[in-house]
Amino acid sequence: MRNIFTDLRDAIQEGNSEASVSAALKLVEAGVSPLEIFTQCVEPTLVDIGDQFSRLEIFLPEMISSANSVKDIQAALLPYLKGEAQQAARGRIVIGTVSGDLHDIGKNIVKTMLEVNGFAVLDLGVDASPGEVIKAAADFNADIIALSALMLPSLPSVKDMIDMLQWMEKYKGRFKVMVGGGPVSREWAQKMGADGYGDDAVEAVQVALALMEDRGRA
Ligand code: B12
Repeated sequence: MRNIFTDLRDAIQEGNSEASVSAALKLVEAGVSPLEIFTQCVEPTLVDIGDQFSRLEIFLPEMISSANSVKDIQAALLPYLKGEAQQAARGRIVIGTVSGDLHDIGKNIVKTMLEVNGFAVLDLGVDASPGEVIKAAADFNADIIALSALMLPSLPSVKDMIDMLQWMEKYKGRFKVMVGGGPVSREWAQKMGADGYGDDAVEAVQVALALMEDRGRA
């Protein structure tokens, strides 16, 4: 990780919200883009924190403090991202983290990037059940359903929703489904019948644009 990110990384690691926000804002003032701050510092730091948690070097309270610092950074940087947003809606997307899963930091980054790139996004938050997602997608007249899953036990919920869309005649083929999150792989997503997979928020936008083109051709 580059030296310019050391203060921010240390502040997140310590779970110090005030220092995290201040370090992030200093980087923005120095001309570093919010996206770069996330991809080059915040995300790798969270991966480190997750690894430390797995090795029992830190425990849940520390992971929660770090996550809270990241949420405060997201809130502080949001206006800088939104400033770049485009006007015309390129498509309509319902996004949520799947049943039983409360992780939303990555989902929120994906949501913001989609909005910044011109999509109208309805955010269902966390712990969204397949039925809730499908109903919301129909009510919102969505083109795309975007699901985030961060834990292995969350994966069956992704599959359940894709299966439900197949079984329910009136929804069959109505929405494109894209998925992402730590335990989700491109191969798994394809095998489950998802239309798209994104490794990160930048790829999420590329995939959403490609899915909209597909819909246009269909
Ligand atoms: C922060 C965190 C928490 C926070 C969550 C705060 C929040 N509001 O999100 C707290 C402390 C609450 C938490 C709780 C728990 N956590 Co936790 N957590 C993490 C941690 C450290 C970081 C996750 C994160 O935010 N990453 C940063 C973001 C930016 O990355 P991301 O989510 O992957 O998103 C990117 C891409 O995946 C992609 N993406 C994401 N979603 C989508 C969607 C679409 C459509 C697309 C295209 C792309 C896409 O784009 C994003 C941006 O680039 C991870 C470690 C890790 N390696 O992931 C563990 C981790 C996910 N947690 C884990 C566990 C076990 C738990 C707990 C069960 C712990 C416990 N004993 O209670 C609970 C579960 C609570 C629940 N029911 O959900 C495990 C999961 C293990 C597994 N594989 O099943 C991990 C991997 C830690 C570990 N190594 O053990 N956690």
